[in-house]
Amino acid sequence: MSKKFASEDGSFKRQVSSFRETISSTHPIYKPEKGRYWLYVSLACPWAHRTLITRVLKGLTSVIGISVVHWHMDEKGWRFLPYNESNKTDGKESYKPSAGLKCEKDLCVSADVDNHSIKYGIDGTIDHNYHFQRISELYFKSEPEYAARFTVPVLWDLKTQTIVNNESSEIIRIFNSGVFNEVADSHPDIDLVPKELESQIDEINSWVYDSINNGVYKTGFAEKQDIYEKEVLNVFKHLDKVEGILKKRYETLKSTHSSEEEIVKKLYLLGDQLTEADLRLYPTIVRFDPVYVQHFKTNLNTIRSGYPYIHLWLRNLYWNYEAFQETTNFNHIKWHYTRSHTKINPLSITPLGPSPNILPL
Ligand SMILES: N[C@@H](CCC(=O)N[C@@H](CS)C(=O)NCC(=O)O)C(=O)O
Repeated sequence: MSKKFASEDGSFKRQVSSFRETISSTHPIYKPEKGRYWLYVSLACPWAHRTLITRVLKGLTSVIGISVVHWHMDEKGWRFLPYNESNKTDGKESYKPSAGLKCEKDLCVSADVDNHSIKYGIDGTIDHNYHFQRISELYFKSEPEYAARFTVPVLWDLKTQTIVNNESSEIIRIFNSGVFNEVADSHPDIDLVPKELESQIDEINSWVYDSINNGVYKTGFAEKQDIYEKEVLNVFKHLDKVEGILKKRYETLKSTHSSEEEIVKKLYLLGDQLTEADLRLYPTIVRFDPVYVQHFKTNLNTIRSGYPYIHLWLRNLYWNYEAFQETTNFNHIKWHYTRSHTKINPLSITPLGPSPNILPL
């Protein structure tokens, strides 16, 4: 990773997002409408991953289309697959997460995949709306003077041709708010931020963000030994805290339920329902063993061998919810980190393990 991600003291600083509008029936510009908004994502990016999960959970897959960038990020940022007549699609096609792999028993190897591979639906998609080559072109179309980083996710308005919002924590609140209920595929009764839990969700989110979601990045991009050590210890201190919360939840459930299966299906951070707190933790935990342990050197332990309750919670979400499993693409996750951050991994060799990427429930 180039120097630009680190500040003078060798620590990693994440930039503040620039587009912060919302969508609502009372908003002067951005009103809820089917087919009006589009989500630009990377399947590797944990922040974009939150928005993909929420889009599925809230029944918005036919309301808000998506385009997926190539998993490899180069010095100019994220790019789409090049458009041509043969890959012209409407963005509604299914995306095959395991394509591009040759698997024997549990072990899968990347088949003919390199940084320049352009297999449609495997490496990414075209930009369905403008056939742009880069995410940066969207930023300039929306704001010709834009001078910050070209990040995903981007929530785009096809009507005004502008970015509505590029901050994932706000995009998921927009999706959850119910503004699209009238036009949603189904009417999911799931509310990820119920009023009575909102302050607890915000409290968990704030330390999970700082010490876990962003904590792994601060560890991996640290450019000095003492900063790395401080950050990695902080990540594990907070994983211990999550483990404690889930252990307590598990024990409470055990006193009222006899079946292990029922307990696992109710194992969440807050009460016995899925909330935004779970959803925001998941993208980091699902990437932890496959990538962060070796690539970001968060290797004091693994989730699978050191955190039995987090491990159970993770596998419940992955194996019992389509929204989590279908949006988790281990290929993009592994290929992106190991082949884009050439300062961390100069030879761009992607480790094969762990195998499997996630264990059965
Ligand atoms: N605050 C943003 C952060 C998004 C973010 O940092 N995305 C990364 C990928 S995981 C990105 O696009 N980075 C491109 C770059 O920094 O050039 C959010 O949560 O939406």
